[in-house]
Amino acid sequence: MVFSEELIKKLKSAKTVSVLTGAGVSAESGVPTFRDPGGIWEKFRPEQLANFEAFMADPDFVWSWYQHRREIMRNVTPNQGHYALAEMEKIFPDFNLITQNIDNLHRRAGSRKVTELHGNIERNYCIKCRKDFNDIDLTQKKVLKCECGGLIRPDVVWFGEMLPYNALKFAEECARSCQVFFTIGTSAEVYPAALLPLIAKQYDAYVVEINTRPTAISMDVDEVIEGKSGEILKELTDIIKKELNK
Ligand code: BJW
Ligand code: ZN
Repeated sequence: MVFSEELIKKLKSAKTVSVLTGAGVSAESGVPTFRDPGGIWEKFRPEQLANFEAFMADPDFVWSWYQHRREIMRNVTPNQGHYALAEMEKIFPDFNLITQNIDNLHRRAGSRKVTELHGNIERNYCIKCRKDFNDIDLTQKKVLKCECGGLIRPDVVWFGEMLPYNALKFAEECARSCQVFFTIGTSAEVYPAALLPLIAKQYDAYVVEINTRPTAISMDVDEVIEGKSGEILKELTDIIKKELNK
């Protein structure tokens, strides 16, 4: 793979680099994406299941869906893309990884500074008293109840719900202040996360998209690198390390 001279030049001098990741980054680990054809989301659209009304209408069903996905996510391992991003954190003085993913794979690959915009599937909480329930038995297919009687739900952000305030504010600041911004493996169809690359562009960052196919924002970024993020990130990190003697 040949990377543009412009990108290598920008990265050689960059102090502040921000990255937004989406489901495509975990695809090479075996975690299904939301909007690619042939995935588990073809039967139930994210908008149908990932919302509070769906949970209240049939809590056992939505809970068992999350247990199923939790099982998939626990049984996969990070791929070379996750590891490359963990390495980048060590290369750039100010490197911020913002993810829409709930699968924990960035942390499992060694990334320390991870901002999660849509929560984390490993955590759960009671909808009535907000008590945390984080060690959940995967065989438990019916929704659990708290001592207070409230239903326990996954600590993820569903449609119509606010993103965690501090995480979103920090992500916006990262978009405004970086010199290079990568948007990787996301269709950029879900807001407000999809605005981050556009904010970065507005604030003069060099915005690079890595994706297997064009997205809603491909026309708005400075550079599109088409292909699998695992392969591309590994190669790119190797080049940066060589160029910067790291
Ligand atoms: C590869 C690859 C490989 C494959 N290598 N690439 C402004 C305008 C319009 C609407 C709204 C708006 N503001 C808010 C909204 C409403 C709504 C929204 O955005 N709707 C859109 C659908 C239009 N947003 C919200 O409700 C958000 N809340 C909010 O805004 O609160 C304020 C508010 C409240 C009430 C009213 C108004 C405002 C919350 C959004 C929550 C999203 N939650 C989910 C589920 C999380 C839990 C769970 O997993 O179950 O988050 S939905 C789902 O989509 C998940 C993801 O994080 C998110 C993004 O998906 P992502 O990661 O981009 O995945 P895909 O599948 O779409 O794309 C994968 C990409 O990878 C593809 O491009 C592939 O090509 C690529 N790929 N393999 C590289 N190997
Ligand atoms: Zn409770």
